Amino acid sequence: EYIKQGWFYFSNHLYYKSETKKSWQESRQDCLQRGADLTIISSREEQVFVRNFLSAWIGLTDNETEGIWKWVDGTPLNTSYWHDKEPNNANSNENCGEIGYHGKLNTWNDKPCHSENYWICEKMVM
Ligand code: 2F8
Ligand code: CA
Repeated sequence: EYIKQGWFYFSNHLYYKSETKKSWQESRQDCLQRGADLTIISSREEQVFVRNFLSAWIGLTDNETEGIWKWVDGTPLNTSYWHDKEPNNANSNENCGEIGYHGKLNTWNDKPCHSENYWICEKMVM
């Protein structure tokens, strides 16, 4: 089966890990230009797969309403993998989600959307 260069296959989806760092919004733009979006983590298995690429922006934000976290496709957060004491909205300025921080596996953190991070795009296999 065909896999585009730089993309990793998992369970009917392709994942792309960036090699540079950008803000959350610019990262999302990059994904959209690739016919994808920031990754949405919707199962334990996917969480375990995606954590291979950390740390990186994922498609999670509470930009619309503080404290109400949503995926970029508009779906609310069901199962979450926040690190202990996260999301903490440090300095009232953390509205974007990343997977992995401080070298910790398998956890999410909220951080300032304008800060630069690697990012993970996801798209369905046609
Ligand atoms: O200790 C958790 C805390 O660590 C950092 O702030 C000191 C993170 N900030 C950035 O990554 C910019 C916080 O998001 C995190 O909650
Ligand atoms: Ca935080």
